[in-house]
Amino acid sequence: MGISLAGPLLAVLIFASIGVFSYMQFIYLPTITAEEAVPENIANPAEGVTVDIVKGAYNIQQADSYVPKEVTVVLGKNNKVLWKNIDEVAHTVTADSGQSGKFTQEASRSRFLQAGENWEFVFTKEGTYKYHCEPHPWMTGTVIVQPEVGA
Ligand SMILES: [Cu+2]
Repeated sequence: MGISLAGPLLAVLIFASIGVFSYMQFIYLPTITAEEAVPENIANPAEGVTVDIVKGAYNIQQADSYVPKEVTVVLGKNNKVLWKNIDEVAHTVTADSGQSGKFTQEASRSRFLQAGENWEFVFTKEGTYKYHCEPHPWMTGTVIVQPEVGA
């Protein structure tokens, strides 16, 4: 009796959860969208910077992995970073834990760049963003985003 009820009960709970989640999305989505509205010059900066994931980056003995290891960009000027994997193996650009925001969501564990692949991210908020490679955690990098000049 207990077992035969478990299936239907679980189904009811799952549907109830989905219902609540959909409802909350409906309520909160407009607020989130409004907060993330960014000025055109920041959403589409004229310039950007490139970080190469160099050959042999996977090698723990090699000093260079993300080159340059630290980049500084300015909102509205060059707040766009392009990572180019020119190594022969796959790497990730994964945000370090303890950070929040869009970069953390986008630069995730599943953000694998195969050999020869690129990934671009537009930073829209000032701050210091630290990241690493998921399979090779000794590979680390930093993006410093500075406020808009004159803002
Ligand atoms: Cu790697």
